[in-house]
Amino acid sequence: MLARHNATVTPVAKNNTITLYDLQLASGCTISPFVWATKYAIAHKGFEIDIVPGGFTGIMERTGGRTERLPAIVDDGEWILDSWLIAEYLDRKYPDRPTLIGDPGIKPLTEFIEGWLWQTAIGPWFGCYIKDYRDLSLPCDHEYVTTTRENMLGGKKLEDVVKGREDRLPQVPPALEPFRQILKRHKWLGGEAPNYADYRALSVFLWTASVATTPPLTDDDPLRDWLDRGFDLYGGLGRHPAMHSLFGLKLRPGDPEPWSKAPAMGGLATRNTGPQSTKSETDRIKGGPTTRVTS
Ligand SMILES: N[C@@H](CCC(=O)N[C@@H](CS)C(=O)NCC(=O)O)C(=O)O
Repeated sequence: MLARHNATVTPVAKNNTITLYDLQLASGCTISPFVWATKYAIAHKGFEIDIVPGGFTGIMERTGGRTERLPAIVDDGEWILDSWLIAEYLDRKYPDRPTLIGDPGIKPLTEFIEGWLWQTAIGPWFGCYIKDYRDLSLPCDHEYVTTTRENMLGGKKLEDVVKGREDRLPQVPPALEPFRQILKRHKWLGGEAPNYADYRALSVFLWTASVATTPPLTDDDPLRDWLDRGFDLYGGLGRHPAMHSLFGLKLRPGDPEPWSKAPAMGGLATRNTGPQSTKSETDRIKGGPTTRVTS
């Protein structure tokens, strides 16, 4: 029998499984947004995930001294660190499986969306939920999480940082409007199907759902459609039983409108297909009906 020439055979992870070093709360729920994005990346490529559980304490010991940060994966004996490097590795090593970052332009745009979401949402929510984050972590992690997160927050006590969160939480949903508008017009950031941009953006909300003992978004937030579909992907990958609902924020008199009820208008939201398509906007900005419109 002829030996099969295997130069073009795509490698397959052993038993179709990739090992993932998780960063978990006491409930076993993933806490790190970077690990969340990696879980979705592995599932998107069609692999099973073999989870190595654990919290903040002992990452170096668990990984044989290879890393202080998670995620890390092991694919058929090969270690890969860092969520972005993992996604790029998976696309490079398994080009025949669904692509995570199909075009070079996706990476900078995703980094922009994620950076904006971290500034707009994770930043304020960190200051609202950081005590829950510590309290929900493994008991052996409490002291480490308290010390390191208080240092991150300039030495303030976690109890003091979260004070007044009921006033700050209602300020976040209106700031998410540009993101909401995109997802009203597109099923996924990836278009017809989710890609790595969706997973990086979802990871912000997955992190939040893992710690939000009081909800950050109103019941009727239009983001709910994309969030629910995203959490349900891959057999409900984002539905750990210990996660909290993102919805149910109750507004008080004087709180800002959480999302825009007005129809999308203006040059960003509409397509110019000729004068008829811009007529009502022209009427409004000119202060009266225009007469120039032909057909
Ligand atoms: N650039 C890294 C960042 C990973 C990272 O910072 N992970 C955090 C969790 S969100 C961590 O492992 N923290 C351990 C600690 O705080 O001791 C990646 O994208 O994977």
